[in-house]
Amino acid sequence: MSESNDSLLVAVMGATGAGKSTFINLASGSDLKVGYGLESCTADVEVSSSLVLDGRLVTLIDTPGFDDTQKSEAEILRLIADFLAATYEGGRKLNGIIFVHRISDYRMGGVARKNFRLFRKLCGDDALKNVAIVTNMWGDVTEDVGAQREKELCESELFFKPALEKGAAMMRHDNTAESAKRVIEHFVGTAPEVLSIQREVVDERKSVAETSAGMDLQADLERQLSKHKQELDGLREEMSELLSKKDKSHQEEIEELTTALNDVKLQLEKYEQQQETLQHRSQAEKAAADEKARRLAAEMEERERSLEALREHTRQQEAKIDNLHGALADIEHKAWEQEVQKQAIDERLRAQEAAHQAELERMRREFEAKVAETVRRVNEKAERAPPPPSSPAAPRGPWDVIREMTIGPQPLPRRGGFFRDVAFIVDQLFSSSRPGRA
Ligand SMILES: Nc1nc2c(ncn2[C@@H]2O[C@H](COP(=O)(O)OP(=O)(O)OP(=O)(O)O)[C@@H](O)[C@H]2O)c(=O)[nH]1
Ligand SMILES: [Mg+2]
Repeated sequence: MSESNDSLLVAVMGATGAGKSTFINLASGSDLKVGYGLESCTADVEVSSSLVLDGRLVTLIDTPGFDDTQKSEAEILRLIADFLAATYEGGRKLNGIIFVHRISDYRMGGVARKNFRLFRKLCGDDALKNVAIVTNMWGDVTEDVGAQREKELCESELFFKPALEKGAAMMRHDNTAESAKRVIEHFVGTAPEVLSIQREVVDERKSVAETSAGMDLQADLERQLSKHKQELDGLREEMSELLSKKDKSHQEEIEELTTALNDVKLQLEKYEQQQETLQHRSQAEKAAADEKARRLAAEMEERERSLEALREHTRQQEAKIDNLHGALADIEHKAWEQEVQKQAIDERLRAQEAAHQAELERMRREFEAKVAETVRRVNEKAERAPPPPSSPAAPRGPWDVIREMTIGPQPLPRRGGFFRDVAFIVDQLFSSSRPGRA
């Protein structure tokens, strides 16, 4: 397994039915099995689907409660220890450890306290700064009652106060995905920490029974054993007394005692089995447990890898989309520039056109005025001039030929359309400029 610096690993622990799997499902969108009956639900360590929070990959680890209804505390401790050791051996440390506690619990009795004591032994004091005690099921109590219980849990030496004083945090969870994520965000930025049980099992090569959590559990088992042995001795004594009397009237009592004796024997056997679970493990059992823990750790890595690959793919797609957006923006900008240029050219052309029109109009008026003036002068001149003496026709020059070819030989009217006037004037001008024609 490779060190993955970018991803966070957070374990979720607590009593059975505390709401561990529900919390993980809310945070990660996983589909871990949630229990609705009285029996414990999560029987093994499980890993969630990875989620991304504040740009970091997060994987949550679900665990069974120590007070599991099917498995003994020793078995649960073993399961959790095996998994934590396998992940640590693979180079992974936990960034956070969540301990879920129901605020709706009326009491924090012996079992709950033992659960938390084992949890603390498993973590060790150094990892407490990475621990969050998360209270849930706030909807099942009034705000006042919940707040009062919370205060007591925080302030009592018997409950969470010692852990809080050593760096653990206390947080509320309101059974929503947002609140679950907020709890996990608490660990983004915290340095991962080695748990006590990881250091003991992996670095110090201790058996689970030799770890502080294991020893705590063993001491507890010893206490239970000696209590039950005393009970057993008392029952045996009572029974032999009754049997010695050989009194038929005590038959019922004897039967009751026999049943109680058997119960206590059964309990004793169970505790002995637990001790056996903690202390001894065949090579085959150890190999199988190690293999299982490694498989789970590998599964976790695989999930993280596939999510990372998905994130990379998404990043690439986003980069492509960004590029396309950029290219589109460039094209739009160019089109806009061209449109602005076109409008400016159109504007300039319109202005030039208007100026030309005005100039043409001015020239036309000026020309018309000149034409009118010339016509007037020519008319005057014609009226004043005596009829020309009959004289031999002037010899025809090349101009007369051109004029006749363009205007024709017929005499021009004095006034007519614009071009005829022009032609007339031109004709007059040429005829008057030629010698002998003035
Ligand atoms: N009201 C309420 N119910 C919750 C909350 N969290 C969990 N539950 C319920 O509590 C029950 C147990 O929840 P789980 O998530 O299975 O608890 P667990 O800690 O995983 O239990 P084990 O797997 O047996 O150790 C289920 O019925 C959940 O619906 C909560 O915040 N509020
Ligand atoms: Mg569960």
